[in-house]
Amino acid sequence: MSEFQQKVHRDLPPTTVWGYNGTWPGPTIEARSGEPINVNWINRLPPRHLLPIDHSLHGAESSLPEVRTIAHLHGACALPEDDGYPEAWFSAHGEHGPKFNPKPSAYPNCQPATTLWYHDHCLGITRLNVYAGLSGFYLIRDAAEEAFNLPKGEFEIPLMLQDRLFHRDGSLYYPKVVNGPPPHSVWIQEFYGDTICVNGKAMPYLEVEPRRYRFRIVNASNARFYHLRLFESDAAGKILNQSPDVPVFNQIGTDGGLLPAPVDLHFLLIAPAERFDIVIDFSEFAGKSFSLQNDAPAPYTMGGQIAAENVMLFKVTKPLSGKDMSSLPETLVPFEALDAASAVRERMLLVSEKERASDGYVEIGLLGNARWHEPITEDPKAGSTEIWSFVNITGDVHPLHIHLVRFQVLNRQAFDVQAYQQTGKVVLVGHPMPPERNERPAMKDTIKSYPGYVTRVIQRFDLPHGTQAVPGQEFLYVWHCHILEHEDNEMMRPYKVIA
Ligand SMILES: [Cu+2]
Repeated sequence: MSEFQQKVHRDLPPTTVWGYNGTWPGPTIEARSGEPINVNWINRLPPRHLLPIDHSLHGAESSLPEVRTIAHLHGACALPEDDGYPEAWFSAHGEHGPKFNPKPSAYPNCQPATTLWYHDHCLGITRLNVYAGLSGFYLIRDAAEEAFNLPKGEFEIPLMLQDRLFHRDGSLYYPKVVNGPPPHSVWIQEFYGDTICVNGKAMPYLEVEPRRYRFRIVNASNARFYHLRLFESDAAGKILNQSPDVPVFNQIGTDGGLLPAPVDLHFLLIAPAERFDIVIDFSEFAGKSFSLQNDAPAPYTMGGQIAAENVMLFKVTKPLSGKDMSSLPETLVPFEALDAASAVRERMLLVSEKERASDGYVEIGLLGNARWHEPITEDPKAGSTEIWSFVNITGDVHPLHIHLVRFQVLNRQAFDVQAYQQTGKVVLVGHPMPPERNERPAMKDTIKSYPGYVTRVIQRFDLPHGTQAVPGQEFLYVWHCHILEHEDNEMMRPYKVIA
């Protein structure tokens, strides 16, 4: 991890960013399922942070070194000491947090082919470290995936979406609250930028051949949701018409790996940290251009902040370099549904915010109505199956992520929020709604928890393959909201798996 300058746009002076191995995003790591690898994360960042720290947030006290990092491999099944626990941070000069592990991180890769991503996870400053540039792709491959004739090589392209604000001199801008009230006079509730960067380039274009491409998309933005559609445009990206005659998105995979069958979509709705593995067939569109446009309100779904529209441009202008031998299979990998009846318990987990009484300003977010430092309340047995039901009484959608596991969405069901606020009881309304077509059957690690709904996920808390554990041994992980401003301000909780 180091600080360097990167050219983000033709018309912008170079931007000082942070990255891994001198690039933002960091290098794409490719691993094979069943073959462990170690990654040695080395901090060579300067002593001063690029962005404004709020020392009143938990874990960001002014007594600590300003620049601290800890990499987390999002979606990986790894032991706690290799998982990038938020208190396992370390500085460039040998200072470190209480959970620090001096050894390289061991990633067992004991999971099927999928799109993972790594990013910083340091307590209290994750939003700033990721915003500065600390994120990258990590792909796991396996024989099942390779048996399909999917587009590969130069026709398989990871796309990391991140919104940013830039000063005229090219430097990154991350706002702080002006004359903010105590206790948080710097922290902002959510960050929204007016410029979408894809793989560290502002509103880029990609020249493609008239053939199939596979795109591995991650929303690595701090808070922004994307609702993406393709529109036919001119070569400069100006939208020509709203014609439905545009390439469709064939979604083949999600957070946890390939779907049982491709799902054809005309839009993609991507919450922070979710991954969409898609195939787009440009073969019928030679000579045309398509603008990838976002129209998701920010915050999602209530709006009120900048809605950045231009994501990137596809220009089908490259000549065909050879016959497209790839195909889109009708079926992919089998889906093993977890039966709700196999769950040993259902946990009702409150997703809430604390507002200041005087003006309703949101001061913190909470999960399970508890702060980060309060005793652990979620303690599943290793190998057991549980249903976690997220009861969202806030006005926003929160993308919730559980470390270690891949879960399945069961359903969403409305509840009476007013009744909850008066009595503390969850009064369900109507029938459960089935998940979206691309949410089930699928393996997920991040799920949209909608306001006024109970969102139910089911998962088995398996430790990494071959873990030697004595009965009663505890394995410490976290679950949290992936809006990074929320995560940094109490919307994260430790949990433990008990052998
Ligand atoms: Cu949140």
